[in-house]
Amino acid sequence: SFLDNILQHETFRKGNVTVNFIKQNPDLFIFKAPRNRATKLVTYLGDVIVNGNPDVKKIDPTKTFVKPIVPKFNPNASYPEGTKDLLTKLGPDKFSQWLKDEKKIHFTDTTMRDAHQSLLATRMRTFDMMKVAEGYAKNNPNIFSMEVWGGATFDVCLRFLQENPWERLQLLRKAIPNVLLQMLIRGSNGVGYTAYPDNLIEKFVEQSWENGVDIFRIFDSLNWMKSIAPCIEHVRTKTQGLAEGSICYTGDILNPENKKYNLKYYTTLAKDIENAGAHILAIKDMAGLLKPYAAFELISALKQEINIPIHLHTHDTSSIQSATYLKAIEAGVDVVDVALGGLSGLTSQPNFNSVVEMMKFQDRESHLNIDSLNDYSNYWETVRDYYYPFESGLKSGSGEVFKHEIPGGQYSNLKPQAQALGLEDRFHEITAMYADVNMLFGDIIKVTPSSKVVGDMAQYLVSNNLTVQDVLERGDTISFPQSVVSLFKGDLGQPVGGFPKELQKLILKDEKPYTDRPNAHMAPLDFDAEYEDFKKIFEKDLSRPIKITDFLSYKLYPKVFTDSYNKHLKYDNLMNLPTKNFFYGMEIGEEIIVELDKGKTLLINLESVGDANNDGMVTVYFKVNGQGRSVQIKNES
Ligand code: 3PY
Ligand code: ZN
Repeated sequence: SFLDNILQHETFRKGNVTVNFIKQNPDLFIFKAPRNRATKLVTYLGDVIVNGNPDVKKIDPTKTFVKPIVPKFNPNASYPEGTKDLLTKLGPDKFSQWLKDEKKIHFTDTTMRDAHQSLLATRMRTFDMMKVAEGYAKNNPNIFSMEVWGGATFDVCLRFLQENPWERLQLLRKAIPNVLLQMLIRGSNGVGYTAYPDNLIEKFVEQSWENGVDIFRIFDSLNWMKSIAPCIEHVRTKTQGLAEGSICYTGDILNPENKKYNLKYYTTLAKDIENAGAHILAIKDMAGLLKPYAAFELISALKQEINIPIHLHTHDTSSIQSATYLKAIEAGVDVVDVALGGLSGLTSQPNFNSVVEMMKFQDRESHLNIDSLNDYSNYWETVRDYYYPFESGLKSGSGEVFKHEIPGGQYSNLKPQAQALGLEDRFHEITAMYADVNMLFGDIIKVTPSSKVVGDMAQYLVSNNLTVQDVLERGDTISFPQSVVSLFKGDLGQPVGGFPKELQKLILKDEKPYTDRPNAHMAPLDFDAEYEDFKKIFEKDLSRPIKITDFLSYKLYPKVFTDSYNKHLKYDNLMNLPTKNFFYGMEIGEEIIVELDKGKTLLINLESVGDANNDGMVTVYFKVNGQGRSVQIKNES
């Protein structure tokens, strides 16, 4: 602004200011940043108008959108106290005790993380979250926690949404200061698909806390304590947040033939997690396999065996998982994960609104504001429509999930993936093969990233017309997908009961597997030196200062971060662009308002789009705050 320009002016800072200061210094009137930003923004819009958003593969030209209704709230009212205030007051250990002593059933709202990860390929933008974040926290302060970060959201932000995941977290924290915010972290794999040096994960946990995470749901994709325990320790030593250690549930404890993943297996693992220092135990039923009566047995047994509260997570792929919640609540579970109606069901979590109704007039009722929850459900239902290209196409619940055991998020991705491979008509062959590959691998826990390996192998076998029998008979002649080799080498840790030895030899050929922690094979990061080098490369021209969190993004996803950095140089921050325009550009005559920063808005009007000239360049004409502005865009088609 003008004032900033004055304050930052060299003459002004030296104190040599006379009455003619403003007259003598015309550079005070050059507002570089905003002008620059406007140009970058219309360059982005021009790109999408001419070439489409590369992430949107199919467009329905007849599609119309309804404007979402943001439920009313008072921006001037203070926030009612919630669980975050209680955590601050009690500290994590006493908080854990408080939760255990609570009688009513508590709810975690997964709408802003797992729900859209599992239904819309993780594409939900910060823009749509921020419209309701403050109001939701003010209108519904009695929710236990909101899962808003981690899992796949981290890399999708950078890869496809042109957003900084850390900025999303900071904004949500600011808008939701009263309710606990929760993230999902994959143990030693962080928010990635492979193991990282321990001190990188430690720093990541510390920074996640600093930027707003309160509850860390920690799991390992093979249920390996050697990956879970260090992460619990990071939370305990580097934060005042809550470490929620998870058991990933697979199989069926009620099946007498199930010798591996039986009740004893889970209660032992739960005890190990408690002994490792977790404040809460999560049962992470990523595929929605925990049936109602099994839930009753499991929760009842765990209540006997451990002294920390229990938090249950499931996916409604089969469509019977609200019955599981009912039995779990009867058995004394402390918290359940639900998603607001408009983003619930199928591969997402059970319906928040309906589960609250289910508990009405019962002993463990939570007395939430159901009318408000319904308003927010309607908001998300309308917003969801803007993301239609990312819908999976699944239409109904599927009992087949108990056979193939595919996690919710992966199941909804598998259909578009099969399509992309030209295997659309063989979708059920792939899901059946997934089950076969799981047994071939020795019946492993399947959740990110181990589930991805099973999926890669299943698709590989189906597309090459191979069977599991072929692998066993002539595996020495097959060159397996890299992720499969890596799993069998030990890069994701050790599965329950070890790898099948014969198969491991067929897959690894001459490579030697290892059985200690993958992290033991990694040099710790030299933070000071590497961060300095990083700054030298990336501090050039980003219109915001480089931070340690950028360095962490880079260390987790070097290429994805670099690509996103370069796009930021070209387009700047696109977070405040309305979702319709981010994905689909603008129509001629359309007028939009984009808030660059608080109080700094751009009124953008698309006037016309020219024809491509001989060099394939198209001129797109806008009006920005009433002034004509055109950009030249290369037509890529
Ligand atoms: C993730 O790791 O992203 C998951 O949601 C696993 O269930
Ligand atoms: Zn999940």
